[in-house]
Amino acid sequence: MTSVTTEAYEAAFDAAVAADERIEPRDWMPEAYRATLIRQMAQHAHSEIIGMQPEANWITRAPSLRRKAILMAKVQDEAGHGLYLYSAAETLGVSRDELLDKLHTGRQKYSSIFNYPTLTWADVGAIGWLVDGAAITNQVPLCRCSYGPYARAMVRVCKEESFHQRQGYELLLALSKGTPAQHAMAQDAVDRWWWPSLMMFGPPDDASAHSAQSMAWKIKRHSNDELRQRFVDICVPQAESLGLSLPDPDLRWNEERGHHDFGTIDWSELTEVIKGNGPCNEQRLGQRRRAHEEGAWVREAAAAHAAKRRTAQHTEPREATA
Ligand code: BYC
Repeated sequence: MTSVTTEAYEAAFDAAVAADERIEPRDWMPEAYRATLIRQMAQHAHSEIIGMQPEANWITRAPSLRRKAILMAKVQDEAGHGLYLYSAAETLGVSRDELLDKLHTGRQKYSSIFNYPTLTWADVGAIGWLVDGAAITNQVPLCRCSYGPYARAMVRVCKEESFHQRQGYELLLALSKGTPAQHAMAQDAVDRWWWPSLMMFGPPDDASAHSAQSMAWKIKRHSNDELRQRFVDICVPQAESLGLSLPDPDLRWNEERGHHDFGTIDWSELTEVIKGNGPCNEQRLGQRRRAHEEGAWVREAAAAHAAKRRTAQHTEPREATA
């Protein structure tokens, strides 16, 4: 391709982004745009499937059949989200195998939040309320992402996430209004999950390497700090309705800003968890690698079945015999 043609393609891409049009898989796109999307979408897909682990930990110990059925459905939804996202990432020219290999060898990341343990049943509620709540806050704007397949995948993911958030809230409400021991269990879970949930939005804006470029490309529509603030403002009244407190003595309404002020986040904790030194990093990745190895026969069987069907399609159907 001559540079004149490249310039014309670039101009068309920039104009499409400026006009809020969607970039589709067959459209020309800058290589850095493609690489950024692959990085973010892969990380997102990996988070969905690793995120199944802390909650699946409680399926066998759910306190009632109703709670067990709800939790199983939620964990299955997350597997589904992983599949939509891997499929969407494949439209950028990478294979799912390649992405999974990068996850398993530590070359791609997944959300820091899933490296914390689920110690009690109330953690299932706290994950639903806070972790899914943070995920929705982050992902609703991604429904308007400039890359078509990612934006469309997000529409369905967000619908399901909002159901997940409601189930977490309802679970915590039941515990909060229950016995003093149940109330204490709910409070303890919120105390442990609050700060890691705020870290889900990524480093502060002045330390966010990718935000400016991703926002210029309209992959991200808001900065990490804007979304974090939005999440805090949403959670404060919800915590009040739940009858639970948020573990931050500096949390208070700021009339002038029209937002809640909140305490300083321990960024060294996020850095350590991202580097692999969180409480459960090794366990999560180990379990993921094991599940992949143990599932090898399923992938082989599916591939053999697909190959057989392909051959059958190229063979004339046999005449029916009496
Ligand atoms: N954890 O320049 P920045 C869910 C990395 S789960 C780990 O701000 P960016 C759910 C970042 O990747 C929610 N790593 O980056 C599932 C970058 O590293 P690299 C998952 C983090 O991309 C089951 C570096 O730090 N959601 O939905 O502009 C049950 C610098 O950061 C984290 C998504 O993935 C972190 N918390 O912004 C329940 C949403 N934060 O790649 C719920 C899509 C930052 O340069 N992703 N890093 O090595 C995003 O929106 C963005 O990627 C982020 C980060 C806001 C996370």
